[in-house]
Amino acid sequence: MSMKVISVPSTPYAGQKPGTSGLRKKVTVFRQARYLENFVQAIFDTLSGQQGQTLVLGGDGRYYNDVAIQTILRMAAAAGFGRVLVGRDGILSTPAASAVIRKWQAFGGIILSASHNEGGPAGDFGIKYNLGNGGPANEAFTDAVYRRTQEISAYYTVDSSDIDLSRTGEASIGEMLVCIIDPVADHAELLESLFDFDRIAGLLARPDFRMRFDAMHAVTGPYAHAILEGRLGAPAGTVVNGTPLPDFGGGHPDPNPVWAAELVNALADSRSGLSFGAASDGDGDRNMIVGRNFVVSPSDSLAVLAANHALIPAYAGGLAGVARSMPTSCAVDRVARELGIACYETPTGWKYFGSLLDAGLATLCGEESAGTGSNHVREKDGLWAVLYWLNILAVRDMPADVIVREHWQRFGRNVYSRHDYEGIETAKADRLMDELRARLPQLPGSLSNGLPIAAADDFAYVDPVDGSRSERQGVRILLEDGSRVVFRLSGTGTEGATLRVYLERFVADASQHEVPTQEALAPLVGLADAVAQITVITGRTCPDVIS
Ligand code: G16
Repeated sequence: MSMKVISVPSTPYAGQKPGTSGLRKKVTVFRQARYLENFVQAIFDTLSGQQGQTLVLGGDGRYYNDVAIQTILRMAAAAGFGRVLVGRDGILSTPAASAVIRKWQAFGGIILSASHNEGGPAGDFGIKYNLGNGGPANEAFTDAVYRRTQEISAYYTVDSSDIDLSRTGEASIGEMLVCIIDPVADHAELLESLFDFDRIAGLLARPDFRMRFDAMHAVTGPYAHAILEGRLGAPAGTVVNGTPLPDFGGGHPDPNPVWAAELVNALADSRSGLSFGAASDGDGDRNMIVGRNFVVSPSDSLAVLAANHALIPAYAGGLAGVARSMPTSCAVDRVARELGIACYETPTGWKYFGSLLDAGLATLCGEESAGTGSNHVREKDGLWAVLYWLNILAVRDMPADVIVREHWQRFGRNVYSRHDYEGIETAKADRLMDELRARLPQLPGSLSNGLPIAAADDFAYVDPVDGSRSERQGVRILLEDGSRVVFRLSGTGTEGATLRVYLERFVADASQHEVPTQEALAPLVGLADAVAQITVITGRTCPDVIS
């Protein structure tokens, strides 16, 4: 039955510019009349050829997810999609959405998530569009969507009641089929095809190995329950905080030592009997790996995964190449050099890995912001990283911290930390970056905080596949000894600006590997403040979050 498309007059909202990963705003902003509709219409207006095609739809279950899904279903019907695959209860983790898009050869997908940002009525909401390859739309597309939001004069919908999404099955809106799918099955099946599940199950069954996975009340809960406790037979209770809540239990679903302190503390307490810990974020694409009294830095994790690829069934045949975002430490570069494969350096944002993966230039990708993934999907994948680690632990039969320490001995240690200054007034943050950029030409050859600067620039990237150029992707200060300090403003926050300062120092001497990270990086912290005038301009004397 065809339905009458209703045109609802609208006017543009300012500021609907997608950031590092889609449009993220406060729920209160998204709840304004026509706000969500304008953005969705801008996406649909930017597409062409979607008539009769399949759209994938789901989100991390945060507050407003349920309302937004129903709105988007009606608008998808009006836009002429033939079929929407929607996760039961509106749930699809970001990597699962990518897996579903690829498996069912969908036209694209809409993912509702603000990732690790807080949820609830006063928290954040977000929306992004993924292309048919399963990956986040590129900058050309998101720029076009933004331009469209600025000229929008109507959105299109149909008059139909809400669909019951609580059970798998089929429904329809006019001629558009709505398939409510199990959000876990396709992703779990894909992950099982990559790793040695028998071996991992053997590890999880050992009395001397106890694992905890903290789903942080976010979307990974159902996935972790089904894969770790279901398919792999880990004891019940291995997964904690495993039921997705619209407000994530009031916490930040961000797997780092600050927001996942409970997990880190449990692994530091020998009475817990735990040998391995892991966590994932709001939408299931980030990961944290914790050994006994040892948090693996995301940059190190990427390097360890690359160095151990031969142990993993899916990657044993070799890696085509690896890729990391520019601020991510150079630890993986050293592994790539030894393997004789290419290492690509991209701007921050998973979207930049897509073309490398599609072209078969890279197999593994990773970022300092707790994201790692491979060519199995086109998003970073939290559970994938956890399973990869478990597979390594099962084969090498040694604890995670020993694996990392051995890695440092072999390759040297890229000591690394990120300092975040959150909620800075936007004008001050912009001034800091502008003045820093203006100072760049004078820096090479000078001393700052007693350290000789070799080079300084603003990172620009040319995609090796399609030649597209991305400018102003972060200021880099390179020291003569190979240390780096990188400055950029976050593109995922919703309040004021967040200044990220990335600090890295290479330490070859194994006797220095156990020097505490912040101590080893202290001279670079002084340099960062001197060069960027952080305290003078922002009034801040220390970062809000150190990871
Ligand atoms: C997103 C992007 C990542 C990026 C991270 C931090 O992750 O997908 O590529 O590294 O944000 O970005 P920024 O430094 O601009 O805040 P997620 O997990 O939030 O989707």
